[in-house]
Amino acid sequence: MKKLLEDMKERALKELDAVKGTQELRNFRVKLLGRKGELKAILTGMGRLSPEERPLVGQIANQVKVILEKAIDEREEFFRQKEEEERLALERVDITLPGRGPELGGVHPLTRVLREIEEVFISMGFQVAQGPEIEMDYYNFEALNIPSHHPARDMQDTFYVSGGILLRTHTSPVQIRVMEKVRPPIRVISPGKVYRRDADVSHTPMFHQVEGLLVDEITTFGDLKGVLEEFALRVFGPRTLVRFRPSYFPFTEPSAEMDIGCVICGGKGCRVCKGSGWLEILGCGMVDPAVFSFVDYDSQRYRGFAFGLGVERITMLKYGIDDIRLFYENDLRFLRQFM
Ligand code: 2NL
Repeated sequence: MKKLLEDMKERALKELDAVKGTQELRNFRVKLLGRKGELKAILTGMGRLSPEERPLVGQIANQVKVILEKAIDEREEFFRQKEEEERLALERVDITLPGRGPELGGVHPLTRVLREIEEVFISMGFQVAQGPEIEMDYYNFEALNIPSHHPARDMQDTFYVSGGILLRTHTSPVQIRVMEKVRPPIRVISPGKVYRRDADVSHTPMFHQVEGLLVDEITTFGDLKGVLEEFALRVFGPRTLVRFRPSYFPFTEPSAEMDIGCVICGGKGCRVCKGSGWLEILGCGMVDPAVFSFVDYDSQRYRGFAFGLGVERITMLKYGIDDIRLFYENDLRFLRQFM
């Protein structure tokens, strides 16, 4: 009996060395010391011993039990530490790594150029006016002396919402609304989104326009030229060449287009200026008396000049961008170049 216990102890201690983890150790403990374990099985045999032998064997059995329990406890503590170390190594965070800095945003090139244009006119005494993008036929066309058979009113160019309602095709209606409200002298610009049914490398269905209007008692074509030349020099640099060509708009008479010397080739002629050395940057003219009569201004007393320019076009020329769609794709490689 005593031998049986000693053998069992030796064998158990050897087996314990081979146990590889906490779960296996738990099973091992039950198998050895549990209610139906090996030690219990041996002790059941104690019934056959003489009363003298019993205390001694009981004592040995208890010693074996204490030794094995201690050995298993030590082993368990060893595994617990080892497994904790493994877990910590796995979860380790290198706090010496520098963090990811916040990504800096930038102002969109169109916004930058729009702000720059606004600043130039504000410095010359113009006020900024805004109005609805969904507009009435009357303000977008009628009051601008664009009759119903005019090509600009064609279904091809205009997004119609419903009878008499449309998406504005220019920001002139804002200026008509200003003239309805206040009497001259007036100096306003109206920047904003406009809509036309068009899409290719130089046209998007929505784009940005700045229109301007000055009305006073003594206003000449010379005033128009002075203000718009100043604008060109401030936006494209002091050495920019400027010229005016006669043109036609239903809402101005006389009408003109302003060109600047090509900023790409310096006037020698290139692909962008189509060999002419000049780039068209805006349309302008003296306000047609017919427009004044729509807003009840006395055209004998008042004169005015007006102009309209495309912000996308100005931005493309200023930075040598050849495809208008780049402004709307939000490709960071494109946008980062303007930061
Ligand atoms: C262009 C041409 C232009 C105007 C816009 C205007 C506004 C009022 C009265 C008279 Cl309220 N005229 N605006 C005048 C001439 C030209 O724009 O090519 N824009 C991109």
